[in-house]
Amino acid sequence: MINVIGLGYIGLPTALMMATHGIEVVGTDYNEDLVTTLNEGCTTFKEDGLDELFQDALNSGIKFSTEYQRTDTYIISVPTPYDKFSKKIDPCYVISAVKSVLNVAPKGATIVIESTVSPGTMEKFVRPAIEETGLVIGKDVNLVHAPERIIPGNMVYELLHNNRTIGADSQEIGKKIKDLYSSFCQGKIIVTDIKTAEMTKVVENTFRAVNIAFANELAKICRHDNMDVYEIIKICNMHPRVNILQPGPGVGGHCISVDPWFLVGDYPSLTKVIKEAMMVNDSMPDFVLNRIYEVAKEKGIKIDRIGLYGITYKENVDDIRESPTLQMLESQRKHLAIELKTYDPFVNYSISENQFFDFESFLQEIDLIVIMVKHNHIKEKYKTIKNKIIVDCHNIFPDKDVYHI
Ligand code: SAJ
Repeated sequence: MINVIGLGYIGLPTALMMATHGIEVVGTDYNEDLVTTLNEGCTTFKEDGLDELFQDALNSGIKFSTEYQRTDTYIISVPTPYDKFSKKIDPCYVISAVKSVLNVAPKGATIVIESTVSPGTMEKFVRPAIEETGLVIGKDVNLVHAPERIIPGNMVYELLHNNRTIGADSQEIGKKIKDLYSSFCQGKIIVTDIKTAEMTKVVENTFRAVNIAFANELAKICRHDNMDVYEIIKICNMHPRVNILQPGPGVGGHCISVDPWFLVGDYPSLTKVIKEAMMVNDSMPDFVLNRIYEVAKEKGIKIDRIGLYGITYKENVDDIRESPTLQMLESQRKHLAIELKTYDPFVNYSISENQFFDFESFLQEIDLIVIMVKHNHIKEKYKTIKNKIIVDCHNIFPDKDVYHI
């Protein structure tokens, strides 16, 4: 039996996937409400294919509990927040989950940590937390780091098809966990050491962050001299060795906007490119805010007639963590400005002051709409907004008369 600890964005789909591939799974979370919701037969967030997977897993006998189980393999996927000032990771949830597991684990159990951690976290925090209980790693308990890699919006597909990395202290334990993931993962599974696994995960997200920053910087240069950044990127990308990403109103989510800071926090004098890139990405909500004011002024539109479409951190997900829209509203609050109106079809609870829950009412109250998130919903609604001034932050209406960032 596998006990998956932490039933959030990663733990839940992972537990479900294993359950639907012949493995006995108990999912544990200390959040009673969450466990109750799952036991009542409902999922806790929206994701393509998740509800179907959930039903299949229920039929396969998956169980959910607030209790840690006594078994030989644990998968921990709990959040790893970071300190906004020092930019260092806070491993408290990982440590606490490991300690709870140790209270019930039999001798020889393996603890797999899927949560993203900064390189060295296992060495500096997790191993000492285990050792202080008197247990010997490699004998009484085994430690593995198998960082998750799935992208919100396409998680179910990527769980099945992405390649994976397993970091272990020995080939034997690495192989055991590789076999476990092979039950459902059709990608290649590489076994390496723990520190390398930690580093690869953070480097992957840093690569993407730096490349998004490059696109964002190009957008700023092009705005300054009135050039079409999308046309330029399109042409450059026809070069066989160039593949520029897309500029946007900022970078959100709990991964790309966070993980690279772990490296900056740990290696401040060695991370010049990464730090600048992160600062470029972080500057985008303010850059777009200025752009909105510029367009509103040109068109004579009052601030209270401007609406931000999209609150989530990216398209077609309901996750709002570190979202560019929320970063923008936060910046407005700092300047004591009236908050812009907002609407998001994926957010049906109150998160900002002037938020609408009905698309039609939102449209009635605004003359300028800013496409902050390219949900499919808005792509299909061009007809309903074409009489508005549109600031399209994602170039989803390339042939229409709209403003860009
Ligand atoms: N974004 C841009 N321009 C782009 C691509 C993305 O501005 O060209 C923005 C998005 O709008 C969003 C942010 O970047 O605000 C991040 O979105 P994303 O789709 O690039 O990535 P995440 O954060 O949803 O998921 C990433 C993935 N990592 C990589 O692609 C290297 C995923 O595979 C990881 O599992 C996930 O982080 C994680 O959990 O670490």
